[in-house]
Amino acid sequence: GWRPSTTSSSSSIYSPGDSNAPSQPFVIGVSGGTASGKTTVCDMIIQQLQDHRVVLVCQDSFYRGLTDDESKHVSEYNFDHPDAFDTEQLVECISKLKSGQSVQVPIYDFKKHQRCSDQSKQVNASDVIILEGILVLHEQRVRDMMNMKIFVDTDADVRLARRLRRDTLERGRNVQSYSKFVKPAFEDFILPSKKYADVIIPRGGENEVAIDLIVQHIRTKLGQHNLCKIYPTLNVIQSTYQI
Ligand code: UZR
Ligand code: MG
Repeated sequence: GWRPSTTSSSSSIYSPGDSNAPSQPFVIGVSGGTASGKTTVCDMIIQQLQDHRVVLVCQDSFYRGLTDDESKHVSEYNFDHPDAFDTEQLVECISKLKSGQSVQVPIYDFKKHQRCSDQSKQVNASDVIILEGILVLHEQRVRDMMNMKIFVDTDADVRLARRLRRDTLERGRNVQSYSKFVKPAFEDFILPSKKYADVIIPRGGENEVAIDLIVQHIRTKLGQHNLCKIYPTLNVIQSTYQI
């Protein structure tokens, strides 16, 4: 039961195993090659979970800005290598969200290959955290924070076609980088991380059955573990303190 804590204000008011203790948010990792439909899959999950608090964190936001020297040789820079991301900062961000704190997520400019240093996006703690990106399943520390790992598996030709269109229209990139960096990095780092996935979605966002099954699973988990209690409504807070 609950007792007022007089010794330390930072110690937990819950004893271990207390069923009233708030659970951690449900963290979902969504990986897959470039232009596989990761963002679409995440959007569909969020759409179907409108009665829960869901936040999306993109690994892209944690791209390191290029140094002056790297900027001079952009065509030599490998944006698809794990080192292109500040994984330390990503881990810190997800840990904070898991512990119920809100975070400031950097904003990355794909055309300038720089962070918008004067801006950031506040992400508030939630019941469900979706972490999306090409290499979110690559590092064990990141995987270990996830409750569910998804790999979006879309045909390489389909991805290339989409990628070429998007790259030229939205990201101001050229085609050469695809065969030089994007495809090799897919084979070296992204595809090998598929084995860590709990669920593999063929055809990405077109696969409504897979999305439905995933959403059902999340709903079951949210119900089972009382995850919604993390950010309790006033009623729940009161009943928690009445024990
Ligand atoms: P998604 N990327 C850029 O085009 N510009 C940048 O400044 C940073 C990254 C690309 C990157 C990668 N590759 O394949 C892709 N290149 O963004 C990942 N070249 O994003 O998962 O949305 O495709
Ligand atoms: Mg994307």
